[in-house]
Amino acid sequence: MPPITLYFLQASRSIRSAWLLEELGVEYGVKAAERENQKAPQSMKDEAGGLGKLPVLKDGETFIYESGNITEYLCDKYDTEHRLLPPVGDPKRYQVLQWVHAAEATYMLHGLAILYVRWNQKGGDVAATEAGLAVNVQKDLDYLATELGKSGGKFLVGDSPTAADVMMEFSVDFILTRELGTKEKEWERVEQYRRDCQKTASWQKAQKKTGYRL
Ligand SMILES: N[C@@H](CCC(=O)N[C@@H](CS)C(=O)NCC(=O)O)C(=O)O
Repeated sequence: MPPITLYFLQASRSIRSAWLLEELGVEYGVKAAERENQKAPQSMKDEAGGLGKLPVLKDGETFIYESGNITEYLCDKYDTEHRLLPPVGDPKRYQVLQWVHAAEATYMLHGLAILYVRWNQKGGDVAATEAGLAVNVQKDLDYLATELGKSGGKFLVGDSPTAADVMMEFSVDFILTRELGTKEKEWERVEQYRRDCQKTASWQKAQKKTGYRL
């Protein structure tokens, strides 16, 4: 078993860490689990620790939590040529990190707000709540389309994937696939971006190795 283990929950953000490990060419083992009643199995939560949320990375004896933090950790340790995350002080680093953070703190936040309404709002006008919340998601996708237009390549920062894409691909796929505030709307540039991410050899390898599906 290689020293790195990825605790991988199906239909989850765990694909981010698998994609990154493949991009970096780092060997890793996978402990994958299916969801049980939508949740991660208790045995996996107990073994991986932390908040009981996945992905979790174990490198040697160290556990790393939060997909964004796992991304920064893996880049700091294994991306010695700064292909995926430019070095400290380089302005491009902060362009990449903008998306690493936005993937969770903006895109997932706004998408999940809608999913949680669908799951939890018992009374009142669910459609009206969802329509109100959709404004945020739509602005987010407009901005993403504009920024992709300026990138000069297929990906967020140029023509090859960076840590920005590793984090953003799942957020985009999650929002578009579950139609979280996107019904009857289209963002062709964003759709193309999702296809380009998922067509990379590294994403395909990660998908195959983990059996990932959304
Ligand atoms: N901000 C965390 C979120 C982790 C998270 O919420 N993971 C979800 C799956 S995407 C999870 O483990 N859900 C299973 C559960 O709650 O039992 C990250 O980026 O890693």
